[in-house]
Amino acid sequence: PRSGVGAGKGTRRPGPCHVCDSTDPKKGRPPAFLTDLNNPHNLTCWQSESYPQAPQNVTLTLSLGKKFEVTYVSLQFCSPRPESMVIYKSMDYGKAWVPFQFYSTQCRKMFGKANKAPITKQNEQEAICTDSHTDMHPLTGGLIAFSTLDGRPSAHDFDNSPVLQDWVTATDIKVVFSRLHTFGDENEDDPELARESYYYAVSDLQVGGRCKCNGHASRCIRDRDGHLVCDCKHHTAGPECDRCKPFHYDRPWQRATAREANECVACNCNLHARRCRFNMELFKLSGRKSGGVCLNCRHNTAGRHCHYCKEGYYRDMTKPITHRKACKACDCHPVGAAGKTCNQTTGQCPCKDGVTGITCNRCAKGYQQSRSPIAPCIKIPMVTPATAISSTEEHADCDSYCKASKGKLKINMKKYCKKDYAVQAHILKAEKASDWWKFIVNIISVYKQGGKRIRRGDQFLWVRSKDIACRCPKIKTGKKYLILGNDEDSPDQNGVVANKNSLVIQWRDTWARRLRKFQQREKKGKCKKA
Ligand SMILES: [Ca+2]
Repeated sequence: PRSGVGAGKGTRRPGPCHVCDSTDPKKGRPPAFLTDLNNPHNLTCWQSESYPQAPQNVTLTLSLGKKFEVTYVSLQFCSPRPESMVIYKSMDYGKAWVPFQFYSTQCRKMFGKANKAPITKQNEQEAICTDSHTDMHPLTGGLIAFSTLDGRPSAHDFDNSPVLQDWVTATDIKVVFSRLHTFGDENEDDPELARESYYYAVSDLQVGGRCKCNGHASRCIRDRDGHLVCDCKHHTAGPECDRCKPFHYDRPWQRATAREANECVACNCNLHARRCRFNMELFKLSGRKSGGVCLNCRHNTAGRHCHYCKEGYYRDMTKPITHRKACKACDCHPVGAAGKTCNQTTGQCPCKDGVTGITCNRCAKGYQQSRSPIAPCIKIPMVTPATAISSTEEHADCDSYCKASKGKLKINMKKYCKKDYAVQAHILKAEKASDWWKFIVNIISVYKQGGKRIRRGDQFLWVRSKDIACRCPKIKTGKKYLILGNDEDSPDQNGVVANKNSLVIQWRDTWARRLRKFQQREKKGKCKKA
């Protein structure tokens, strides 16, 4: 731009003018001259165009690159100081600007503000206007210095004044020169020459302050992208240490003060979670001590602090709660247990009647295994072995009902073929079940089976009470029998049924061979002929 050279030296009309030339270091007046280190013997000045008139203000902007707490802004002039000017600040990198300070010989006229209005506790965050530092003299070397906290009541208690903490915070500083001082000759006979000599020229712009780190850093550093950031301590994070770093959400973030570091505190998750969140309600309930809630507790733990075992698991007290295997699976028996959730501390599963063991995997004393998944263990009846069961139950017309034992004590191929099954069974226990007798028998051998599968081992033999009463068949506990019978549904759909037509004969060892023979003959198709 066209402009005068240097600053006037106390004279009204400075020396000869020439044109600035940014390509020639000797003739340039670049912005860098504002922030270089001034040498008193060789002052460098930035200079505006000549006679800038409103609304064309002259603006100087300094971007700080991050939030700073600004303590002062000062300008040293090569020209006379402006008649009116404003210092602005931005807290959002230049999107919005708010005034920091107004300067004018006519505060009311220029900015609608009273001159040197007092600052009270109620308006500490307001910019004031002053006519100090606005005198035309000195014509060069004049100074404007703005101290951000000067005259503000809470300045002595800055740590506890969020208003002032906010007031001094800035990412950018902007200085706007609004009106020139003139001698009034710019409208006289030779206005062109007069106007040439009026401009703003500044030798130095200083902004004093500290990196805003909310008390959680002692220095600012460049991050990987070259941005200025706080070197955060106290488990804080963010460019201004303005939040807690991940997993440190046990209490709310707070600015550090001279007395208190107010560091962020890690959530207590007993090493079972990597993430947590803050809950204000819990924080208040804890007496403002702890508000962290762990998220996604691992290793089968649960709870706010992953401090107990989740459903289906129990605490292994031999290991500390922080151990990866602090919680063990209940492993409740699918049949013996009434549920899958065990006692948190003992691991005891809820057992069905007659079932015992931590996982409900065996029958209690006085109970024995059954085949029913609903009642896997049944009470052992109080029947003494080898006692005739039918003795007390006489049936009036047994003779017409069945012919007890007669002709049923022998076996042959024909009888074998007529029956669906043939087994050797040891009668263990007997129990009355309404219209039935339920015997617990041990099936020793299976020689023949029909449509219903018969397994060896303990199971039920069902016989109608009426049949037992007439002694057809006659069964005693503790004895072994050869039983030949037909397939029939039992009351519980399990086990074997015998009735008055079945052959139930006390076992003799010689029969084993005979029955094997019958078995072989049957395989050859002998039964079909019969
Ligand atoms: Ca300079």
